[in-house]
Amino acid sequence: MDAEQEQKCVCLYDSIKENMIRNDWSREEISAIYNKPLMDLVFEAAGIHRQLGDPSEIQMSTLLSVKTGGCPEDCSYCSQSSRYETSIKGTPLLQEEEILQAAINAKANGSSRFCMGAAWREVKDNSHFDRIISVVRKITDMGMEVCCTLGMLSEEQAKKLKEAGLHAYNHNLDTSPEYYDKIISSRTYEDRLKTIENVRKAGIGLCCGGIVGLGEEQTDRIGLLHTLATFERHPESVPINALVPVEGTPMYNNPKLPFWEILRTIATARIVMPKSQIRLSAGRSSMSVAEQALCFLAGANSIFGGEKLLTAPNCDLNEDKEMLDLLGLHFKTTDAHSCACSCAETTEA
Ligand code: SAM
Ligand code: DTB
Ligand code: SF4
Repeated sequence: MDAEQEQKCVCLYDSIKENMIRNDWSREEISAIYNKPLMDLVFEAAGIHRQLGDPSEIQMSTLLSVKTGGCPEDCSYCSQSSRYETSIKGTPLLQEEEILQAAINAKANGSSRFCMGAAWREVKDNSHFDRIISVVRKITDMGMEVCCTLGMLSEEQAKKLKEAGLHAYNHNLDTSPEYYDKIISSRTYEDRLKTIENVRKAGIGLCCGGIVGLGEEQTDRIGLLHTLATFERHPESVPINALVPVEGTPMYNNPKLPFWEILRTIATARIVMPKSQIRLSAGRSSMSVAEQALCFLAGANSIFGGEKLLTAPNCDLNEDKEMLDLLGLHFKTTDAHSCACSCAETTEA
């Protein structure tokens, strides 16, 4: 950003940045927040949420698995890894028309964002990537925000996606740096950080979070939040996934994480990353309305809508609409945000 642009910037992010957005958190500080008495923690998170955003708005994204299964990685939670025998049937990359139709349906159902996931280790420079580029351009032209999660990405590939109009790239760190190699051995935390850097360099919004319920310790959840909250610029959105246990994967028999740990993770994320969108992601369908309400109170302000995540079932859209009505919440229609600084490209990924 040049000096002139900086002066013109009127966005909330930059004006509050000095006071409220910190990226020098210590693990001890985050741990102290996480371990507060639960009602104090939720109250503090709710206060920050109310100060910085419209707490009645919930952003909805729709997911589409554009290439399912057969992934060479060994992520021990994933239904799509070729290392495990799961019930997921692999499919090749969908045709352009199928993807565009799914985006049209998602928009008609109230989604402001369309997120395409591919079970790839990394993006390769071939006709499949060309197809992704083409649909990113067309769906962006439909007025939707487009997000992709395609695995590892080079700087050049990130630039191409940016040129096609990509709004955000999802690349999760999943857990703490220490616990990571207990979950995945086929790539490293450093590999993930490198892609995140490439996404940032290209000026694409960053969607980066993790999974709870992987058998990690509380300190690992704190470690994940610490990594995210000490990025030079916080991810614009932070998906918090609760493990969806998939038969055939090593994590299938993990004990279910108590809901209160998920709530603590969300509330702590809201406090340490006040302006990021906190997305209550996988695992929502096994939560009650009361539990989801507590998550929204504690600062979650985004969900995945629609009957399917990538391969796992999600929530019924009509039931979600009823829930929002009941709670006095509503879906956010657009994320249009126009100021001259770089946040115009990256706010609310
Ligand atoms: N292959 C790409 C990658 O790994 O980056 C993109 C797709 S991958 C399925 C997207 C994210 O979904 C993963 O990083 C993980 O955080 C989340 N995820 C996958 N399986 C899950 C499960 N069973 N439960 C909860 N989250 C899951
Ligand atoms: C994210 O953090 N969660 C979404 C999205 N990013 C791509 C994926 C959740 C996957 C849940 C398991 C499944 O559907 O296979
Ligand atoms: Fe592949 Fe992504 Fe699943 Fe890992 S999480 S096995 S990289 S699809």
